[in-house]
Amino acid sequence: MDLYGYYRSTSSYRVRIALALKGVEYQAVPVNLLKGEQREPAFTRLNPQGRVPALKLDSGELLLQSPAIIEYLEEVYPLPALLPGSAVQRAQVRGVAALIGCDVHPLHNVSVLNQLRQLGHDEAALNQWIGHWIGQGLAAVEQLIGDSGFCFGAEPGLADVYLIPQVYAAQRFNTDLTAYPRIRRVVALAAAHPAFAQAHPAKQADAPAEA
Ligand SMILES: N[C@@H](CCC(=O)N[C@@H](CS)C(=O)NCC(=O)O)C(=O)O
Repeated sequence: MDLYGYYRSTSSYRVRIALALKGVEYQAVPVNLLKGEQREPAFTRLNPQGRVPALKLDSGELLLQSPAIIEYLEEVYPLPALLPGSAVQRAQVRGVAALIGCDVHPLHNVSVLNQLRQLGHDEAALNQWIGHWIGQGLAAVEQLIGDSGFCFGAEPGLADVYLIPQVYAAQRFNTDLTAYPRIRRVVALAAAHPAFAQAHPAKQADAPAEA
């Protein structure tokens, strides 16, 4: 399969982690968001929304939206499971994933920030905007995850798949993580985990040398 993505795209990074955790092989197809390749016809013919990630299956079908792609991977490659055994636990894990994927990440996406620039906001205002939403989101996640291991247990799961890329973005935008010891614990565990290491932006072929 082919994964259309960008090395530091938060939602592409989620899908890379899920693929790596499940040991699924794929080809990376870089789409350079800084150069605007997501808006070129070669890509919008695949995804009219002009966003990554997109996963092209070996059958030729194309999957869009990281939550849908990750759910597909969970269904087709059930082991190791990204979701726990009980319905209540699954809803709790999905809740943290949705908090990040629906309520934090969309507010600092490239096109949202460009729209704020067009409305006349300067870079200082944008940094304040980004810091506000990421800080509010991480503060909530800190209270929702467990006291040991990954977010919800000894093994990584869906919440970790969302959290680690969000923390990477937070660090790019200079968010201070001191107030989030549980999140810092999860980040340390992920840094030592081969699947998370393989999916890291700095390991991607389209990453610049200094990433
Ligand atoms: N909800 C989508 C979000 C996709 C998204 O916003 N991708 C960003 C990169 S993380 C993108 O392609 N941005 C390009 C743009 O806004 O022009 C998902 O989870 O896949």
